[in-house]
Amino acid sequence: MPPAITIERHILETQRAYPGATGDFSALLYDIAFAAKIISSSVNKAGLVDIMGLTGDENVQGELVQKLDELANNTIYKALDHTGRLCCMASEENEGIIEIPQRFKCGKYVLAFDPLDGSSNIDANVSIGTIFSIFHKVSSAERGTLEDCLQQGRKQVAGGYIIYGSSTMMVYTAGNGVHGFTLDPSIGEFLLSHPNIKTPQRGNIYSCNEGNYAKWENGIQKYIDYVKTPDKASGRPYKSRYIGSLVADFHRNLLYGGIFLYPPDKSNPLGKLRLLYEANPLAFIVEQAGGAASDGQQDILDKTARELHERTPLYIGSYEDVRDIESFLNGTRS
Ligand code: P6P
Repeated sequence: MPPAITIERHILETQRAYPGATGDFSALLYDIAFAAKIISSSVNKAGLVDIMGLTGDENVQGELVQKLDELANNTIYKALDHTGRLCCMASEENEGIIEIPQRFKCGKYVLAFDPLDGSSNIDANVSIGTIFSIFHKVSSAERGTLEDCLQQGRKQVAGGYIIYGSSTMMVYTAGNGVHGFTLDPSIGEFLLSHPNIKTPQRGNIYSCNEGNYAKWENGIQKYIDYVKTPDKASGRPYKSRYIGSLVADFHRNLLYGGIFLYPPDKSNPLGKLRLLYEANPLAFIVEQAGGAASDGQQDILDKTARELHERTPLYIGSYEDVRDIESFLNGTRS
């Protein structure tokens, strides 16, 4: 039985490949894992403790009870604001950038995150997740600025997510492959369970909210019709799997192969999902795993956000399936 490899050991061993590393980046990843453990503990108690609404009451610890997504947001902020590793943060829960308090040292990294994506599903005990993206500080300003957050996706130094499901897993890439760690709650450690994840070049699962079919452009409708048309030689029809929780749908397709689609429609001309802290980190992961991520016209990682909460169409998963969608959208296939 090989020894269990904790996420801390894995991060430190990866750091050894960079002789000039100061350890800040490794410590930042570990800080995120620490925050994830706290969030996991709260999420897993959601059905037991009334933490679904801001009740204003005090819970057994004498703390003000918060909604889960606010709790997750505050947990990440408090775990990272004082460490001296970040110059600023950006969160799905905050309109503007989150500055590092003046009393704390300003670091050289930027953290953009969705603290708890899919939290509306928690009542039904559906898996939800935290998604994060890390950039280097690039501005010449003394503290972090909006410029430091609005960088091209390919500039990310790390992207990852934590999925709070049947078990809690942290999956991340720092540009050297994709690695998954499963939380062992009995010892409070994330242990390496999925080293060097690779996604199949072609899958047989498609994930989308087909309730929006009538609102989609013709190319997407034709693609959905295509994957549903029986053709044994090309493994069609694909299986329809849609949880309605991005991290859960993405994680399943990453491991099994397949394609997740959130197209634009008449009510969401840029789609629903966010570029900076949803599409970008998942795109980094999927490309490192051998897949692809596109907005239909270009790779997600080639885009540069113009504002923190910019939305983007998202087609992400197995490489050949993503390229198929692009061909239906640009008219080379019908
Ligand atoms: P729809 C959850 O609300 C979320 O932001 C993602 O996690 C998920 O992929 C998407 O929205 C689901 O959206 O419109 O299908 O309910």
